[in-house]
Amino acid sequence: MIKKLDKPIYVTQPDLPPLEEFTELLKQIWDSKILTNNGSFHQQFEQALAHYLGVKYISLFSNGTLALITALQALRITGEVITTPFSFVATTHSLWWNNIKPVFADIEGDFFNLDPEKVEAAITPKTTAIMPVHVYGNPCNVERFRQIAETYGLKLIYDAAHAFGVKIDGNSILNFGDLSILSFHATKVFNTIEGGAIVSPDEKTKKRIDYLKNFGFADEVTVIAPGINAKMNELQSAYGLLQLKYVDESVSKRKKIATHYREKLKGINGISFLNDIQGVVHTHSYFPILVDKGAFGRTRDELYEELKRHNIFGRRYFYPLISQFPTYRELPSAKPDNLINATKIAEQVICLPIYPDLPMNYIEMISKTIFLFQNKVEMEKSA
Ligand code: T4K
Repeated sequence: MIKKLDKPIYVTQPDLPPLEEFTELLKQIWDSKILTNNGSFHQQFEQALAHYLGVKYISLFSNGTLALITALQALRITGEVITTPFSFVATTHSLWWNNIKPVFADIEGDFFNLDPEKVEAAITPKTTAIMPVHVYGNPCNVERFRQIAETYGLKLIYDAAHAFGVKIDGNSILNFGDLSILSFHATKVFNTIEGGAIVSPDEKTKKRIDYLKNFGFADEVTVIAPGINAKMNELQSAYGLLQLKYVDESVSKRKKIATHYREKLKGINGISFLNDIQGVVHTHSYFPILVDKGAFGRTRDELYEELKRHNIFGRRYFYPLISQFPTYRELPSAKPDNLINATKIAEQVICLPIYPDLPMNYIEMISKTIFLFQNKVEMEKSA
């Protein structure tokens, strides 16, 4: 019997920099009275971040959703874009806000990323771009997507909201495709409270993106396009600059947690999880498990509720599928029989709590709660 925890454990908890260090930076902002509009912290953070991530050009944003919306504007995407239903709603909403028709294609069953072969099969004369997501930070098949985009003359925009710091064969995952978008929301591996960024391959594209996030201003009197206000302010930039000092430590704690979960969960009938991929530097933004009802004896939702009874608040990211929301469910591509893997995974997944300050004995306790729930089923069966 496992005791219910005194305090709830949530799927995540944000990393915060030491308050004294942040206060020092706040004093500088108070002195300068520059609060936003490409101030000194914005410039320093942008440079430091590009260096840290191993990318050439990066533009800071006030959040990941506005970065996605602006990326589509910057590349002048119209018509139809093929994307995944297995993501956070913001991925598809960014298309909708640009008057672009989303076309959903199915995911592959190994890492739950958009399946390149399903994407190729869904291309029509109206398709202009592909928008895959590196779900849970696991890299998409970037080489195959590059080939498809090149063959059909399509743009490739990666939603890399979960992929901060992820590398593939020593190269940042953000260096693939025409643009990659990051989110620095409080719930992410690296946060600036709210925040985001676009990684561009060249200076010209970065410049256009920087204009677009600042109403379209190229200089005091020139507006090159109907831009938006999506700038990151000085407080967030200073906070981000500080966070960079601590992010490696925080990722290594996440790695230990993921390893510990895998040790504790292996051998529980009906529970599976994702393993690391050779050649990939993972940053462990989420720890998804799949519940196979047949082998586990209970459904994913029954386990989800059992965990909640123990004060453990995992999340069913990404259930329901985006294609099931009212805005999208009438689209022909939203039909469940077009999205067989996505429908199955969305019914089976729970993301367990993972964050740097999660104590190791909590991982044992969470795993034991899952184990005992399964054991109860076995005992009921044999009684
Ligand atoms: N693309 C993808 C693939 C994304 O996953 C996201 C965002 C985006 C684009 C858009 O990026 P942003 O515009 O958000 O930058 C959360 C986040 O709000 C969202 O950023 C994230 N994806 C999504 C996967 O998860 P919720 O509604 O699940 O968050 P919430 O508030 O329920 O938080 C989860 C738990 O975290 C809470 O139970 C407690 C804890 N928490 C949360 C916050 C906000 C804290 O301890 N402190 C906090 O300040 O959406």
